[in-house]
Amino acid sequence: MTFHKLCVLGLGYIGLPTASTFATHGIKVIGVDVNRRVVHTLQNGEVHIHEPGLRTLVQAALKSGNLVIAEQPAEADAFIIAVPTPFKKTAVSGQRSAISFPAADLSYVISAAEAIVPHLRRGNLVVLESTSPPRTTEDVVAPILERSGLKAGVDFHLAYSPERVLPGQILRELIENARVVGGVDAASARAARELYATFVRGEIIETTATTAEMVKLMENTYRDVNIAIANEFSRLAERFGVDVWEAIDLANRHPRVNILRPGPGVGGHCISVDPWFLVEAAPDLTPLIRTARQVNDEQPVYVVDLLRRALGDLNGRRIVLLGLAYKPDVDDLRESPALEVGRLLVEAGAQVKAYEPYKQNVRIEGIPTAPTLESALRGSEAIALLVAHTPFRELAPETVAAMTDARLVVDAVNLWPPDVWAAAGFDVHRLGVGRQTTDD
Ligand code: SAJ
Repeated sequence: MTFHKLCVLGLGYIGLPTASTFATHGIKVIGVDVNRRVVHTLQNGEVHIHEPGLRTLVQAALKSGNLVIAEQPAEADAFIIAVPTPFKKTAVSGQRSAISFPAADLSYVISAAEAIVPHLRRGNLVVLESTSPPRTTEDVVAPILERSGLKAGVDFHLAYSPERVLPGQILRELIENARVVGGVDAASARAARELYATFVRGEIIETTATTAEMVKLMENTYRDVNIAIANEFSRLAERFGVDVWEAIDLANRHPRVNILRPGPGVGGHCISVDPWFLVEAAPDLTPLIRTARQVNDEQPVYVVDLLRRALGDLNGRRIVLLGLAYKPDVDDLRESPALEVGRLLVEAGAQVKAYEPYKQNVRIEGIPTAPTLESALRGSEAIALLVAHTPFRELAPETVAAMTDARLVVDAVNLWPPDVWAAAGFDVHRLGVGRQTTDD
C-alpha cells in the first residue's frame, strides 16, 4: 500500500511528534486537534509541549508544507488516532465488597472515531495508538467506523499500534524502537506495517489488534509491579535494619534478576494509569496488579513517615521539597507522587514550599514553588529530596549549607551520597535504609 496523505487526530505528546515525523519523511499530513488553542499555537509555528528537539521538528515539518494543522479531519489514505485515554473514578462490585478504582475514559477515542466516519473511504487504513483496554479496537472503534457503511477488515483496514516512547527521548525512540502493529485481520496489520515503515527503523512486528493492546498494557503493568516490589522491599529493609539500595544492587548481580528502584511512588500518565485498564477489564483476575497499584499509591505516606520520625510532630515545621515532577529531568507533574507528599505534609500542618527546577515560581496544588533554590531553602528546617533531577545530583553539600541552616535531609531517591553529606554536617535519612523506627 502506498500512503500519500495521512490524517493524525490528537496533537499531544505522541500525535504531534508522529505527525511531524511522517511529514518530514515526505508524507502529506493533516494534524488535527479539537483544542482551538493548540491549533492556533501550532499554526503560528509555536509548540505547546516541552520535549527535546520537538520544536525544531515541528517547524521543519510546517516549513516543508507537508504538515498542515486543522480543527477537523479530511479525506486521507490513512488515519491515526492518538488522543488521550484519561481515567475516571468508578465503583465496581468485587466478590467481597464494592471496590472503587479508576476506569478508562474512552470519550476522546470515541469522538475521534466518529470524526473519521464521514471521511472514510474504501481501502483506507485507520490505526488506534491511544492506550486502551483490551478489545477497544474491535469492540468500540470498529462499530463506530462501520457506521460509514464500510466493513472493517473487508472494505477498510483497522489496526492498533501502541506507542512505546519514553518522555524526554520521544523523537529518537519513535524511530528506533521496535513497533507492534496489530490488525483486525492480517491485511490490516500488513497495511499498518507499511505505514510505519515510512520512518521506523526498529523491527515492526505484525499481530492481532487485541494482542497489541494487551502488549502495551502488559509492558507498563510489568514495570508497575516491579516498582511495587522494590517499594515493598524498601519497607522491609527499614524494618530489618538493611540498606535496600545496597541489597537491590547485590540482588541484581544475579544474572536473571532486575529489580527496579524504590522511590516516593509511581507517577506520570502511563505507568500509574495503564494497569487500571486491566483491572477494570477483569477485576476477578487481577488481584496482583491491583495490589501493586495500591502499594505504589501508598508510597508517599512512607516518605512522610520518614520525615515524621526525623522531625517529630510535623505541625508548623518548615519543610522544603526538592522536585515536584513525576520523574527526573522532565517538567511533567501529572500524577506526581511528590505532589502527594506535599499534600500530606500540608494536611499534617507543615509549612511546605518547593523548588522544581523545570517549573518555577508557580503555585501547584496549594504548594508554592520558589523561583530559585536559594529562596526555597532559606528559612527551612528540613529538606525532602523527592526527584533525582540532574541539577540536584550535581549539588555540593557546601553549596546547600551556605543557603540554609537546615541540616536534616530525607532522601527518597538515594541521590546524595550519605557519607559525603554527613561529612559536611548533614543528617541524611534515606528511604529504605534501616534505622530502628520508634513504633517498632
Ligand atoms: N519509577 C520508580 N522506580 C523505577 C523506575 C521508575 O519509582 O525504578 C517511577 C518514576 O519515578 C515515575 C514512574 O515510575 O514516577 C514512571 O516512570 P518511567 O520512566 O518508568 O515511565 P514513563 O511513564 O515515563 O514511560 C513509560 C514507559 N514504559 C516502560 O518503560 C515500560 C514508556 O516506554 C511508555 O511509552 C510510556 O510509559 C507510555 O506512554 O506508556
